[in-house]
Amino acid sequence: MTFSASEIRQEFPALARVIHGKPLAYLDSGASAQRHISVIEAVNDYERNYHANVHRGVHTLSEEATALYEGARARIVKFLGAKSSREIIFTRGTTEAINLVAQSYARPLLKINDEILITHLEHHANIVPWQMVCEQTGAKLVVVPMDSQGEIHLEAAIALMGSRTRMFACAHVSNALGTVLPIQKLVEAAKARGITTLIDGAQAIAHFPVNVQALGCDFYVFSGHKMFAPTGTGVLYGREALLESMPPWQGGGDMILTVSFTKTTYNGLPNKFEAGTPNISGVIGLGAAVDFLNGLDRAAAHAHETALLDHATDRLRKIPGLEFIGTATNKASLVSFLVKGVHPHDLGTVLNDEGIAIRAGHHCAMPVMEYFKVPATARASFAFYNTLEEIDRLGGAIEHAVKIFS
Ligand code: C6P
Repeated sequence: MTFSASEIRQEFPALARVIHGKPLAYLDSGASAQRHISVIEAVNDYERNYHANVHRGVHTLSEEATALYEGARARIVKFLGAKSSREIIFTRGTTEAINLVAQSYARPLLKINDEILITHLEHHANIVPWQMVCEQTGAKLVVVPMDSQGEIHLEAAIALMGSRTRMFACAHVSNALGTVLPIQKLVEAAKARGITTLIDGAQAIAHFPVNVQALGCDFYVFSGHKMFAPTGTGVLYGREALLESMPPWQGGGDMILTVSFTKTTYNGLPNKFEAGTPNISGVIGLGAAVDFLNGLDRAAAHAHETALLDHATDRLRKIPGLEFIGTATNKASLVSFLVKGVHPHDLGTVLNDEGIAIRAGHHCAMPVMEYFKVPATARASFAFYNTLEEIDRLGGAIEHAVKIFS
């Protein structure tokens, strides 16, 4: 297998767009990655030829749709190194997966003054569901501090893992800072203390292989749209024994075996957690994204992303008045920064005029912004389809913006 960014990007139709007369430089894959052609075609093929409801019909189309949908689940099992399809629940995304665990796993378990441990750099999706369950149960949210580089230290986390800690939930990679957390060690420390672990893999899954058994975590969650698959898809991996012990989250079709007005019995895993008609076409697209990633030399793709990150760091560092927010030693695929005299939103607008797409804002990580005492940052996030030339264009366009606003 060989890897070439300039070749692979031909397989992402949206990357051929011209914006304001300039070739699109899409540097916002952290928000949502572009769709690979095989994903678009798999969804198209399903919609044209196989659409029917799943798990319900005896007719050919329903059987075919079910086979495609369950085929995608089988792909995810292998992709994550899970033990069986009973451990893979399809959700609308990372957010829904965390809410499911908060409500179905944590809520029945938590007692007054129990603790849920998260870190300071979490996305709101890994803060608010825990706050909600704390309000419902009288449990407390405890936060592992972050240092000025945007790093989370194992010792700081261990210091807060006490006899009342029931759950440790943290990001694999920070979306606002790019920090890669020492997940393996954090999970080991939590496990050694009998604490259940959830890893938010939203910003990791597209960038490096994840093996949930090697990690040893109890739950691992991510969104399809950040790994080149459709929006409205996501995965909750959960250890079978835990998922088995959890009550259903939502009630409705497909999650039951029998219903009467006096008693309902629930379906087994994974259907117990997939009430209602699912996002069939999206999940089939997610399966196609897995095939695409499996066909890629992922080590080479990751090496290219590291080269992009290094080049961006070197190039942007040369811009007077530019300050990086998030300077962890181990970072993945994004740079977050401020430019003196230019508000991040204005910068985003000027860059858009140059055909360059970045994200400006708080990145749904307001506690991170509060820590660095900034309302927002500009963020350029990369995928393996980006090129060094695009980074050079970013550097030039920021310098242009500085001139406009000075
Ligand atoms: N971050 C970003 O631009 P959903 O919206 O459910 O697909 O993913 C939520 C989520 C959870 N955790 C992390 C670490 C994330 O990065 C995200 C989504 C996007 O950074 C949109 S705010």
